Amino acid sequence: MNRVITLNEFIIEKQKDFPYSSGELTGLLSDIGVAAKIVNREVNKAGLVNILGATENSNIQGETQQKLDVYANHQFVSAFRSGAEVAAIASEEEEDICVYQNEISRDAKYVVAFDPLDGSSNIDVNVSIGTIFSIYRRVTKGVCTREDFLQKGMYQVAAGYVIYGSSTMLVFTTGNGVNGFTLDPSIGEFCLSHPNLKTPENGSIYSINEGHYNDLPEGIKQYLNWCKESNKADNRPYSARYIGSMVADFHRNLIKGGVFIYPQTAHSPNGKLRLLYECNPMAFIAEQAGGKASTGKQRVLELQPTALHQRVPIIIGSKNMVEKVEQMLEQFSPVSTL
Ligand code: AHM
Ligand code: MG
Repeated sequence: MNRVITLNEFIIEKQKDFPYSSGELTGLLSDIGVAAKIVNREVNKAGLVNILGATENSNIQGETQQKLDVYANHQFVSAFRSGAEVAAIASEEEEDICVYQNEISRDAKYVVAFDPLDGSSNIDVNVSIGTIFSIYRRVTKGVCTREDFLQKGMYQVAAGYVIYGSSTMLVFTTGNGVNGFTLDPSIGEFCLSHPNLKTPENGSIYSINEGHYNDLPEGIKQYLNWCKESNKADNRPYSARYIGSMVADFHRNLIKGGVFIYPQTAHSPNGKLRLLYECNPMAFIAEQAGGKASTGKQRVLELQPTALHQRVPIIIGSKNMVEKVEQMLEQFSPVSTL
């Protein structure tokens, strides 16, 4: 039987390969693992403890916050505050950045942008949800500012997600490939289950909210019609799979091969998903696994962020599939018509 490698063993072993390897990133990833286990415990017993359902509050996006969103946000904020590695955080659930002023954190090197519980509309219906995180080295001196977060995705030091699904997994990259860990509930440890994950260059799954069909750019409509045509050579018609939790849709496509699309629509000219804590971390993972992430016009990781909660269109997944969507957009939706 193969020896089990736990998350902590893995990150200590790989520490020398981490960017700026000085131990802080190791500590930070370990803190994320602990917070993920605590959130996982609550997600799994949610129905039992009456924690399900919406709170009275709305978050900055005007969406009703689910109780578990608030709980997950609190767990990750506390984990980052109590470690000595994070100087400030930006969360989907907080309007502005939160700067840690205590003695151990204020001189820390890293900032973290995260979505504590993505896909929260699926909480009440037992469908997979996730946590997404993006780690940068701060660029300012003194008290952290938004500038520390408004860095291009290509400067991420590490990024990852936790999927609370039929099993719970932590998948992350430090810029040296992608590794996936599955939580073994019997020992309470994340164990290396998907070393050096690579995504297929081609796939036969497309994931999009097709309810927006009438509002989509012409190039995306044409792509969807193309996916449905029969062509044995490239396995068409493709299968449509859409969970409505980006983490779950992305994770399935990462493993099986596929493309996830959340484009601009007539009603949401910038799409729905947030650049800093949804698109950039997923784009970093996709590229590190051999896939691709594009806005339709440019590489996601090269976008210069201008706001913490900025939204961008995204086409992400298997390289050849993303390129096909880009071609169709270029052909049928020239930039002036987008
Ligand atoms: P959330 O962060 O409020 O949960 O919203 C993000 C989620 C993604 O997980 C998912 O891909 C998308 O919203 C689904 O949106 P839609 O319901 O418009 O298809
Ligand atoms: Mg989200």
